Amino acid sequence: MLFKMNLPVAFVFLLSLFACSGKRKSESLNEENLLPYTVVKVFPHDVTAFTQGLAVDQGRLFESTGQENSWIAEVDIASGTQTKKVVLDRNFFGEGITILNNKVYQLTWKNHTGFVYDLKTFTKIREFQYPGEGWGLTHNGTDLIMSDGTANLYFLDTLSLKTKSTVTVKDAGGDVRYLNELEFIEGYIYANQWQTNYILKIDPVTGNVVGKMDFSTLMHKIQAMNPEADVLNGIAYEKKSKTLLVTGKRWPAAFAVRFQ
Ligand SMILES: [Ca+2]
Repeated sequence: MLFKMNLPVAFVFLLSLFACSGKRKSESLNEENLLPYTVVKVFPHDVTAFTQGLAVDQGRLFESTGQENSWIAEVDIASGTQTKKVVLDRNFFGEGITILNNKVYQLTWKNHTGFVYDLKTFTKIREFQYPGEGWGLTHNGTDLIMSDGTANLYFLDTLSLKTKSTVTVKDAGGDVRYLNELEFIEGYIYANQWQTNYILKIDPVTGNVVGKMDFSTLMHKIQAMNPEADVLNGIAYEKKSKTLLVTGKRWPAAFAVRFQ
């Protein structure tokens, strides 16, 4: 039905479907640190994309995917279509990406190997190694910040691409495992926790979780639209508009949300 509508009508329709906020109470959630947000726009997203990483650089959106024929691409936000694209060698399962100093950094899952590409040409210019699995990737303007599915976040020097320091993420219940896709936003690290609908706000110095965004309501609606949809796994922040773009594996939509 959506495909027969013109795009603006489809967006209004989608927006009405998703016009909700993170205020809705979730059973196991402490209300005190629940961060409210508002969905301000809904964009189409490639329903075949097994999203593993999402990043914005100077208003341009980049996505990485996993599974067979993993790819990284620049994505047209309005249409959800990929423009510039690199398909990985079939031995590699793509994971998080981030963009810093005109380079795209990408992790792979179990190959202990990361790639560095020239942002303009998408030419691979370097490979680097790390000991554990590769999950999420972001940066704080100086260092890369990486997750590996544990409760640890690793700060990597961009020259040596080695770990400079590690912080363990914890909340009132102890260590918080399964940290996945990352985004650094105004001094805090935001991480989605694998197999939950939460994006956690983390103090990068102490590792303490200081807030949570609950995307359960969006997840339920996404799964109603596409039963094949998997977990939330894309978080990108556009500084100028202070907008967070959120999507997931095989999600038919991406959501622009603003903190309240
Ligand atoms: Ca990200």
